[in-house]
Amino acid sequence: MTKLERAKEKIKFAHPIAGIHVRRTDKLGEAAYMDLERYMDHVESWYDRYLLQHPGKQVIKRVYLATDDAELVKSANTKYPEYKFITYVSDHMSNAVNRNSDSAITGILFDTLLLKECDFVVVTFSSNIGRLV
Ligand SMILES: Nc1nc2c(ncn2[C@@H]2O[C@H](COP(=O)(O)OP(=O)(O)OP(=O)(O)O)[C@@H](O)[C@H]2O)c(=O)[nH]1
Ligand SMILES: [Mg+2]
Repeated sequence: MTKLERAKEKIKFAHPIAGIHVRRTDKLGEAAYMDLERYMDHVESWYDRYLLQHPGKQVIKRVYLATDDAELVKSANTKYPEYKFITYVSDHMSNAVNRNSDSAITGILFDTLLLKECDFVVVTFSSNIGRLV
């Protein structure tokens, strides 16, 4: 089993799942700020359509949240209790100092690879990570 597969098991990555890439920290000086709501509006529409296409199905509304802002993870859970946010949490989020550490590099790598596996994604093209996904 690969490291990525083990991580997926641990965080309970499963389908259906929508993914969002919310870039904060240093990006705030480079590009327009996008509220979490802007992303979640698209996610809500996608799940509305998904539920129409799968009538009667019990669906856990999973959202893979990829971000460099640890605070956002907490506020997302509070603001959207009907969604199950899944994150590959690295302790080095939000901490530009540690961005070159092994665990930070793994964090950005896994976030990118897991966003790619989502059934639907919302990203901004103002981040290279979003563009890559
Ligand atoms: N864990 C995590 N970190 C992220 C994510 N997106 C961005 N980052 C962090 O932000 C850094 C972006 O690095 P940069 O050197 O600015 O790369 P860039 O190509 O300019 O990418 P952008 O700034 O996003 O356009 C990454 O190295 C990560 O530390 C994410 O989804 N998850
Ligand atoms: Mg950058």
